[in-house]
Amino acid sequence: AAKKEAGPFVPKYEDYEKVYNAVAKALEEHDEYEDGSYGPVLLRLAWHASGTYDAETGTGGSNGATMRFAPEGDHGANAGLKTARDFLEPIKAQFPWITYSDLWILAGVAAIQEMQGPIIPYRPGRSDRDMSFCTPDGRLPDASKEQKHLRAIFGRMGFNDQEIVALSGAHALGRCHTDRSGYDGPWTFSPTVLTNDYFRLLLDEKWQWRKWNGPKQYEDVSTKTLMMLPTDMVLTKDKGFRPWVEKYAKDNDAFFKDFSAVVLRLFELGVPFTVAEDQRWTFKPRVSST
Ligand code: DDH
Repeated sequence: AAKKEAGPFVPKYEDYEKVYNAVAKALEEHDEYEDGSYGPVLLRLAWHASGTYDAETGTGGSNGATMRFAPEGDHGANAGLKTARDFLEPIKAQFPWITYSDLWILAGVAAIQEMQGPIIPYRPGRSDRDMSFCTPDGRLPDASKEQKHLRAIFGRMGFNDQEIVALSGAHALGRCHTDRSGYDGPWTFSPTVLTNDYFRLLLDEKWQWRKWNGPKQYEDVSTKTLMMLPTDMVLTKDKGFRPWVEKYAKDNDAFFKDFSAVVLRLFELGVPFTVAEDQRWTFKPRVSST
């Protein structure tokens, strides 16, 4: 009788779920990181991998994981993201069948969910590409700029005003590091839990220019411990952006719903999926939200 041949390994939902759980577990275990959680920097990695997308030429985006290579990894905007890539190396070693590009995005999904954010549906299908696919510098936003720049950068990816504002709510998480971007400090009092506090603080606090030797940034007048970038403050000043800031400040559920939808799109930009849109998976968070 013919012996049944073992075909090539085709990973299934359960296999990706194992990777999700490994990222979630590593996030929980590595609380020695000075920021308390690797979650924010993992999300930033997934965003910077995706946010290079150019709709017109179809170049950039999370397919390829080209930030592994020097030209793109060394772009100023990507300073500090080696921390996130290195964090994921042991997981890549444990599950060698997953591509870096699928892993980085799955880690972004895990980061959001494990920081008590909304569920982000996911599908695999990204392949790793060589350094000839590195994107040119300058595709990610520059924090010193104004609305025209924001609309040019995010418009190039295909996002409108509402989506720009919803995406910016990610700044509830993490902080700026002087040795990475030059900016300094967190946006909110709970930088490892996703909430709509970024929008609430933008509207409720009084902000002034910080007097220091670093790049121009705002500080909150009352505690001087929080920060806003010039591009954050623009969201409250521009007529197209402000109504969305007001909406999300009032309504966390609306923020979560819109954030999930727009992050899903961001993470899928430029990826030639074979899995259909209605076949996306969701993974159960390990942490329970309170
Ligand atoms: Fe951001 N971001 N971001 N950001 N971002 C920084 C940190 C983090 C801008 C600039 C900076 C998004 C949009 C913008 C996160 C997520 C997202 C830092 C500080 C700068 C500067 C880096 C450092 O010093 O370590 C600008 C400008 C924009 C814009 O113009 C809209 C978006 C869309 C996201 C997203 O995830 C969807 C996260 C998380 C961090 C915190 C990282 C950390 O290590 O902590």
